[in-house]
Amino acid sequence: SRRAVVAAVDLGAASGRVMVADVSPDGVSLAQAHRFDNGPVRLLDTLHWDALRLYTEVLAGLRAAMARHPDLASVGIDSWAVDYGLLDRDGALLGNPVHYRDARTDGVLDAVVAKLGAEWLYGTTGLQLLPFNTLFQLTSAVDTPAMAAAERMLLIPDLLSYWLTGVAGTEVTNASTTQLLDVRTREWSSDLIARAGLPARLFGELRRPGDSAGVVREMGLPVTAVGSHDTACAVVAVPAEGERFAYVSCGTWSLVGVELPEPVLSAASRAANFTNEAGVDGTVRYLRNVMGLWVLQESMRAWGLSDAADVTGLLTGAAREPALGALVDVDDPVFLPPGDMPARIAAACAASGQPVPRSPAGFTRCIVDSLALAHRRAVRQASQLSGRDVDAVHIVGGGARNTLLCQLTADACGLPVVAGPVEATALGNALVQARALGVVHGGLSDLRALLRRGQQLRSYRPASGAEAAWQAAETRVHPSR
Ligand code: LRH
Repeated sequence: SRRAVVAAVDLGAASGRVMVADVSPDGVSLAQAHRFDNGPVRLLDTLHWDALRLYTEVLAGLRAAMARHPDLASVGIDSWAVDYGLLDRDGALLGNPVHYRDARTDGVLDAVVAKLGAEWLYGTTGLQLLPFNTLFQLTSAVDTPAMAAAERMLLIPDLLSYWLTGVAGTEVTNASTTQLLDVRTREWSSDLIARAGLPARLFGELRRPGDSAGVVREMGLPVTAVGSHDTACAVVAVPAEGERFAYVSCGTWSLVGVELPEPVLSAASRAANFTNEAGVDGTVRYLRNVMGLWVLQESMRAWGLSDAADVTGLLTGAAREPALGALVDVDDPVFLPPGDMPARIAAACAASGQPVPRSPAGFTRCIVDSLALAHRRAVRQASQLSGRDVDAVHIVGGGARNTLLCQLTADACGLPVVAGPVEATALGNALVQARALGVVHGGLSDLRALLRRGQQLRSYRPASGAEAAWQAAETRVHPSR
């Protein structure tokens, strides 16, 4: 058939959406069926996700999509990475999934690295060390009653898919973020699982993007495995021509890197904490996690601000503040947990002898400048460590709307920035489904060519003569480099 209407469920840490995409060889059009907020729920000392509410919202979105498009052919589900639910032998959920920003993993990374060795871990998994990788979350929970009863671990999109269909599966792009896959074979590393002391029974057979993943029981709608890791979908929808591009998938996190055919496992790559995550079509997403708009979102929460108008107001104010005043290393783990973000930024500025911002606009400028600087550093390192030349930086996701961040990223990188699409993740999700349905054909470059028809992209030229100031800024924040 020449056309298909598919639903893309995309769950982010701050919000979820059910989108409907009409895909044909002439292009994709996207409409929102349902959108809802997401966030942590603290129960006593532990931060959770409200998994049943997410399920309810997804179902509500699918019902709305079906009502408007009775010809809906398929649905694909993606979400943020690393988090999971444990199921017992009857398939019942053993406790609410824990949020990756929870403190239960404090110190676990160091203990596991001391036991297994950082070189061996990197050589086996190719993954960056982040305290919340599933490996560390599972290790922190290894002696719990839930773990004793657990028969299966399902990552968030697979858990929702299981509840919709009754079929349990594990999709590989998201599985690659657990730090439990072998980077070469893209199968579970039974060696690592054994050495980490985790029960092998938790890790089920893997499915690939495009595989069939059951049928939504309530409405007879087929589920197609996509890149169930949101970043894998977002990278599919980077509207680049050729391969000489870097991307910033910019939302709660900025995922900054390049797309490669093979992993980079060098000592320098490990030292720079770059990751080799599994992309669609066997590609490698060679990138680093940059703390992202989380720093601004969490500051806004402290200021009692939340909506789009508030963001616009802050950014307008920030644009009038002096450039490259106070700068922080946004990737400092001190900024990872929820809590008073402006206080942490102020403390970091004071500790490094810089003026402490005095207004929300001042803090916002500090955050956006610091984020642009982190983008520069990650883009350059990705290019150097992989040997991939980069001619342009693509910013996709919600951050593509942030004109100040886009311009400063262009200036900082000394490269043109192409911003958009904002809904890259949903578009990548939909394209993988449409290809599995036989509506569109080819590899990622074909899907990207199709996507470029009709997307509103915005280009930013780097300001000339900006390099010296950004170079100096980098030396200030990272004196050792
Ligand atoms: C972005 C993302 C990212 C992960 C993080 C936990 O939403 O999936 O790729 O590192 O969430």
